Amino acid sequence: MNEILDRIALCVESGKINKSSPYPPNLKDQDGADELAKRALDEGVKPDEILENALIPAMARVGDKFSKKEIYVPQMLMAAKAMNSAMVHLKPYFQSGETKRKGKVIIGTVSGDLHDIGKNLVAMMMEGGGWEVIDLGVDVSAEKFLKALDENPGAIVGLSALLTTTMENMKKIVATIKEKYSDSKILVGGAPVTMDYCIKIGADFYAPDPQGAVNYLKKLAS
Ligand code: B1M
Repeated sequence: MNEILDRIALCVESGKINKSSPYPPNLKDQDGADELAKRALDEGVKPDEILENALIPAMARVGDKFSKKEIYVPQMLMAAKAMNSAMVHLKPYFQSGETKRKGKVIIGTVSGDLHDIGKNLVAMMMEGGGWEVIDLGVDVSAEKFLKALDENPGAIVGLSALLTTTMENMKKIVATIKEKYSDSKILVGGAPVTMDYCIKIGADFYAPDPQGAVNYLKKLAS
């Protein structure tokens, strides 16, 4: 069993999505995360084991390498895609409640802002980390975040902003959420955002990258 989990982890870490994907060249014509995850489930490996012993550690290594600038956005996107192709097979088990998630995160790019590549990476890393992610997309207003919180009480909120102009909207969204849900936990991120800004606007945590976001969630859960 360890062998198939190691192979899934290798595929995720190196961005090997499926058999037909040509990247990376050294794994050409071999099964990717897609086929291997399906095969592991068919062979009776539990979805939790695939998540905990293959996908999570692989994505954690990807996140660490990205933080240390050993890999860049294209490799991280390929890894995220490979992880997603495995997650497709695992999702029905999580959705059926057979596998317990660690908690819920509501994530979105703040109003006025259409950048979503970084937010999507963060969301995928969170899913890979065992969290249920409710992705509200881009240009998300304070009202939409509040509605999602009303429907998912206690969920952690993640806000992404890529523009200096929309950072101001992030501030307003944090204030609106905290006014109604003072106990809520709000994580903020995005290229122009800093820890100083996070403190200034009353958010709870700033993560510079997806791994930092997942580490924060891990800390909250423990
Ligand atoms: Co725009 N854009 N863009 N853009 N764009 C930037 C951000 C900019 C820095 C380019 C520049 O001028 N050098 C600049 C912002 C300047 C500023 O405000 N200081 C800019 C501008 C000005 C604009 C427009 C205004 C341009 C115009 O129309 N005149 C316009 C705004 C549209 C809008 O949002 N209303 C615009 C539009 C676009 C595109 C639509 C063309 C496209 C977005 C496509 C998409 O996202 N689907 C785009 C792109 C691609 C960029 C750049 C080139 C790349 C952004 C990106 O995806 N980076 C960007 C310049 C740059 O960054 N080099 C730029 C890769 C991504 C993985 O990184 O998003 O930072 P990032 O996410 C990181 C971290 O920040 C963190 O984790 C991720 C992975 O490490 N992170 C979080 C992100 N969210 C997080 C949340 C967390 C935790 C961590 O917790 C919840």
